[in-house]
Amino acid sequence: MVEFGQADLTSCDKEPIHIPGSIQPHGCLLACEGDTFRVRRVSANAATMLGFAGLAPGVLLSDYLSAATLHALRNGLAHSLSLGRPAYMFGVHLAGATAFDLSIHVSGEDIVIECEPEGAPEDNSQSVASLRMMLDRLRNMSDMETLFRAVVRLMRGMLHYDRVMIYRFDPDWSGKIVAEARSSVLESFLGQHFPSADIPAQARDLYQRALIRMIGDVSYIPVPVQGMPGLGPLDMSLSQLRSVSPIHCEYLTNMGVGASMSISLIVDGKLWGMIACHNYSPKILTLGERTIVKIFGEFVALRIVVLLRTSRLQVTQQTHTLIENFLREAVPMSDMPSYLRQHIADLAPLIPCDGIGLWINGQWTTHGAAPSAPDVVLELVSIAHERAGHHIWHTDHLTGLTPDAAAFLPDVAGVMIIPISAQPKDYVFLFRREILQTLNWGGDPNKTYTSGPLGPRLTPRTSFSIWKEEVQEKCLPWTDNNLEAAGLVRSGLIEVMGAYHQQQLKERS
Ligand code: BLA
Repeated sequence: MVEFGQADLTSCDKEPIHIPGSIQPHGCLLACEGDTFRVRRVSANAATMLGFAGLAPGVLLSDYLSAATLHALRNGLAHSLSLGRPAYMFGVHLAGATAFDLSIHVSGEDIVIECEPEGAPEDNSQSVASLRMMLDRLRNMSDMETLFRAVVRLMRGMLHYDRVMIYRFDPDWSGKIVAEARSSVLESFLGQHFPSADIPAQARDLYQRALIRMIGDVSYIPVPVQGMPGLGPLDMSLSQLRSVSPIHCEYLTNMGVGASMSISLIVDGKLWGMIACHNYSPKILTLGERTIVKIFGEFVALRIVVLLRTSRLQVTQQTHTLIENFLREAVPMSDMPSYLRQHIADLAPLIPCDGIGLWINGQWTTHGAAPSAPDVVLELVSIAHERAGHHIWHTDHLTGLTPDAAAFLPDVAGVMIIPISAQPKDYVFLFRREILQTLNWGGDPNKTYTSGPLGPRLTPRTSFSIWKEEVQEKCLPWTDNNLEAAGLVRSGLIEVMGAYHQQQLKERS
């Protein structure tokens, strides 16, 4: 098993980043028993930060806190249990004059209390006012690109990070920077793609559960969390202060980044993307500011849901109209196959593709980018019989199917197969070309990155090259909207082809 901090480039998806055994130093952590508030674990900086002399595993927190404070903590705990996530308490005086912002939640047997120095109350009210304004600005954005541009600009305007990006995941968990606001001295990452390894699966799982991740200073010295003898590791999945994988710190350091903060965008219950912020010097947001930013992220995710739903509806309506027009002209035709062959180009606007092939009654007709060599066409038809049958079938990686499938390239890299006869026999093939034909690193070619102990792999430019290798011979993935449209095309064409076949039978009898 890989231990935290021991992962290398081949094992970073195995690193147990939820049990680092240490925290970042901008706060301190206590973990207690539920009933007695006996301290089970404590971060090495807690006694000093809180002013609790002798604070150590085994002591009772009630020896340090007033009955009123303990009562407030119990309320916080009850609140967290009912929410199923950490509850926040702002400006709590634990002892003495210093006030702290607290995050409290349950992890296994532990009540985890994380304390960070209180943010200035006027900052919080300023942030609330900014939030109000930002939400209002986003309310009427009617397309994704405009929404994304506004989000990164507003976030940068409010928080003053040097760079704010929206990182959108593809179905294979690679990602693309789809919007960026940055200081003018920085090179741009807009439009760049990165492999799934850059945000490994276990990190994505955590970001799905804890919606904000702040790294205040990438060169921090981790503060160990000491526990009572015999305790297993503390699961810090929901902790604010969780220590960071050294691999990720190395990645950020190589880029020259001093601090980062990311907000998860959850769409339909899945991690859709992240708003990722970089600062080139250390930067810590208070718990209050992070709470505001998290609400903003949740609102952005809801706007994305609305726009996705709207676009799905539009696709359905447009496809309906196009297919209806197509069929209206087709229905009176007695020779449906000839009609379809002549009008094959009219199918192109229905689903974005680079070419179309039509296989009807054993005859092949094409439009745009499509294979024409007879053996390749027969191979495609046999793929259709074997894989599609009665259903729509698609791949973004034709050459991954059979060893001799290289014949498909360079014409096409992916296909969607739509059966158009009641018995699997006739098909529409929609083709897409390889993605790579147009994509290249768009950043500053003169920019060099530093390199840490794990070498040059951990830089955006190398990541981009690795992504390019990974997507060789692949086309853009077929989306849910494409599938929806294909379903409509299929039912429309099956209907007219069915009518044609019946007519044929009648004429023959
Ligand atoms: C986490 N990786 C992350 C995060 C981002 C990225 C946004 C979230 C944490 C944060 O906000 O800093 C990825 N950041 C990017 C990318 C760009 C960017 C792609 O700015 C592009 C411009 N990272 C690697 C490799 C590994 C890796 C090769 O690049 C492993 C082999 C690991 N990334 C890694 C880990 C985390 C992470 C372990 C989790 C960090 C944590 O929350 O503890």
